[in-house]
This record gives sequence, C-alpha cells and structure tokens, in this order.
Amino acid sequence: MTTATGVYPPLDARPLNDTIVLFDVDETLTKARRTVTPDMLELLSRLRHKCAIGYVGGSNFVKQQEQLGSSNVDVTTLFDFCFPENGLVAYRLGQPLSSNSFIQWLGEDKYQELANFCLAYISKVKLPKKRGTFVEFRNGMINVSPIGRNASVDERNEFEEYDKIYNIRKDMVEALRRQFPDYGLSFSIGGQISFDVFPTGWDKTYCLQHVAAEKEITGTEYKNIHFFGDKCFDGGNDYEIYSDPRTIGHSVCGPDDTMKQLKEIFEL
Ligand code: M1P
Repeated sequence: MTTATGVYPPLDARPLNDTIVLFDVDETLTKARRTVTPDMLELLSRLRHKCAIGYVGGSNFVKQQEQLGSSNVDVTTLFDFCFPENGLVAYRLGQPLSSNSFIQWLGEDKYQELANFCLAYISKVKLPKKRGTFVEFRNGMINVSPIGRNASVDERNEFEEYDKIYNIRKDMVEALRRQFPDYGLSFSIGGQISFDVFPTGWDKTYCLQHVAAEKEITGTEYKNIHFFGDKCFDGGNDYEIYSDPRTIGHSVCGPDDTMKQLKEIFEL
C-alpha cells in the first residue's frame, strides 16, 4: 500500500502546532457509508500542512479503510491520528496505540445475556426487510442492527425511513435500558440502521486521552482541539465530544458543509 506520511512536516513543525482537527466520518467526511471524494482528500491534505488532523468514528477500522483509504492507500497515512471505535482502537502516525476491549470489560456471561436479549428482541420485530448480522462484535463495543448489517444501500435507506416513523431503534434502546440498568452501558444511535453499545464514558471523548498523551510523547500540548461532526444533538453519537469543554465543536450537515466550514475557518 502507498504511504503519504513523509510529505508532511513533523507535527511540531506545522504552523498551527498547538491545533488538532478531528472529524467524524459518516456525513462529515463522507456521505453515509460511501467513499471519500478526491476534493475532500485534497482539502484535508492542505489542512494537514497547517496542523494535525485525525478522525474519530464509531465504525471499526476495516470500514474506515474502505471509506477513507483505498486498495492501495492505507488510511493511517492520510491522517496523523486515526481513532476507529471512538478511539478504543487508535493509530498515531501509522503506528498502533494501546486498545481497549469491550468483552474484557463486560465479561462473557453478561455479554451473552446482552447478545441473547438483542437477538430475541429482533426476532419479534416485523420489518419491511431483514438481512444478516444483527449483532456485530467489535473490539470496543457491539453494534446492533434490527435489519442486519448486510443490508444494501437501498435497504439501508428504506430502513432509515421506516425507523423514522416506527422508532424501531429508539424502542429497542429503551428496552435494553430497562433490561440492563446496572450494566453501566451507553447506547448511541449514530448511523442509519444500527446503534452502538459501549461502556459509559467510552464515547468519542475517549479518543481525547490519546490527544492529551502527545504532551508526554513530544511535549506538544494541543490547546485547540477542533471537532467536526453531524450528530451533535443530545442523543447523537457526536454529542459528547462536540459539547466537551476540551473541544471546539463544529456541527455540519454533510461533507460539502464540512469543506465549506474548513475553508472559512482555516483559510484553505
Ligand atoms: O459512524 C456512525 C455509525 O456508522 C454505522 O452506522 P450504520 O451502519 O447504522 O449507518 C456504524 O458503523 C455505527 O457503529 C457508527 O456509529
């Protein structure tokens, strides 16, 4: 795979060396589950000459490689920091950092109670279509989808519209909250067809500890941590990091808006 790391100044040699810009992925850098456009990559590259850049997404690394990288470009070369699964998995300048594990935190017995409840609940829900992979097991979370993660783009769009009317995901999250009040879990509806389940506190603010650690690694203190996301409302999966006092939050409505705001703010 091609790498792009060498063409950028070292982090501490960039003009805005106390600034980092973090991005959500779906509907911020790309359309939902689609690949990034050349225009966006070109703008990010220009921004990276000025300051550090990173992304923080709920999805796992494989999906972000598909959406942001390509078959011959490793996504970890396009950003200084990559934070899949909210930063539970992390890369700095292409190298992996320590990761954290949902299953170790929750334990096998409780996990099976949770997964079995989800599958039983979904088995009783009637939808226009059902596909496969209803519980996706990830490193730092599980992702639960009533239609199933194998849904096509058209099936996704259909489910999203149906869900807006019938609150399938909202009701299921409520049922999970009632069933497992003492598990210490948070639930976040971040995309079109699913919701994420993770330990409380393991939301997107989790990645900020990796940003803060830069002070110990290189002496760089990121005083300006910008975050761009599309689900910044209370209950959205960008809400916590967007409203965190450590960040400067920017709410966007799609990748075109992200590009517009970036050009204005950073004079690109
Ligand atoms: O990044 C937002 C969400 O993207 C996907 O959601 P969906 O498949 O429902 O559109 C998932 O990867 C989810 O984990 C993530 O939060």
